[in-house]
Amino acid sequence: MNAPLSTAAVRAQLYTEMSPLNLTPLWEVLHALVPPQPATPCVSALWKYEQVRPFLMRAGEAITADEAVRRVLILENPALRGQSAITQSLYAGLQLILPGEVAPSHRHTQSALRFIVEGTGAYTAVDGERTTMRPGDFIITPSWTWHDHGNEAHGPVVWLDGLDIPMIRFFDAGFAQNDSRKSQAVSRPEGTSLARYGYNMAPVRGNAPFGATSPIFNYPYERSREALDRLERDAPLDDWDGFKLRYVNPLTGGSPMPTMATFMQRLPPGFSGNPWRQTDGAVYSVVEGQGEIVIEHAGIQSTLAFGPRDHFVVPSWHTARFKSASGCVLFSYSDRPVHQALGIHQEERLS
Ligand code: 1HN
Repeated sequence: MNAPLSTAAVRAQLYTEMSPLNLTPLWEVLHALVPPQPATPCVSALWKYEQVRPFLMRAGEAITADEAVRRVLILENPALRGQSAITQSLYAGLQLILPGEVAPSHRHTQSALRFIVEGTGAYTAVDGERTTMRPGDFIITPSWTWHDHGNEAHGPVVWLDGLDIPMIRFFDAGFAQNDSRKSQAVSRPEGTSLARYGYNMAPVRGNAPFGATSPIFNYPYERSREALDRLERDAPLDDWDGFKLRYVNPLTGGSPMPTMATFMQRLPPGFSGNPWRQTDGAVYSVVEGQGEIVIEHAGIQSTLAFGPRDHFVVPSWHTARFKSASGCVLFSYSDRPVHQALGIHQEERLS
């Protein structure tokens, strides 16, 4: 007579024999599936511009914008290498366009934002209108709109691309097309969108031209900076964020894109903020000044010291706080609108 199998052996045999039918016992994975709090595989990370820039310029020598279609170095989360992702839902990259180059027209269902990091005078064209890029401008490419970029200025222009690529991939909902033309035809003078939608006014008739996406496609730095300046002078300081504003779709009051929220904040000199955590992982681009972000997760603390044009990522539910001795200005984006639409957004402000 065979000895009775141990409980463990009975289970192991059960799992082995069901596996060919693609069956898996939930009870072995349940805790990982519904963790007591977010358990992101992402880690925090910092990209110093002085280290990245030489590689961007080498890329400029190694491949043309035309050949590359988009000459971009992807900022990959160190824990998600090979996935073209900076968080589980978001993509980030630094794009270079040299004088005389054109990044050819195409469109895709992924939404994109551009945040201008270095250089003036390149343009991006969206749906028949061009806008000139200046450092600190926040520019939108709505889902499924034709877009091309060009540089008619004298120096290199670099910007941060933020896209919802991993999110669209998750939903298997991505489509893309190349245009028959390299540069799209311009059908409206530069500044028309801003005049129509950028002055707390809106056209009397007509629908939102880009559906759920903002009809303003360049939010100029000059104006964002002025708002922060005034708040710094006149408004109470927030102990977590300093002076922080979110960009809005003027037709809805919601985020500029359905999948991504964008923010700009000013930390005044001597700022030492309180810690917070939130479910939306966020990507930051440093516009002006220096500072530090102290990030704590699972008992491990790291301090990222940043300066102008550096980029960093704060993953979901990592506790973070800012310090800035000399003051700074930060742009950031996250997938918050999706969390909010699903009713799963959480934020804690700690002291
Ligand atoms: C894209 O279309 C751009 O238009 C930049 O500049 C980055 C990354 C993946 C897919 C499409 C652009 C991109 C992209």
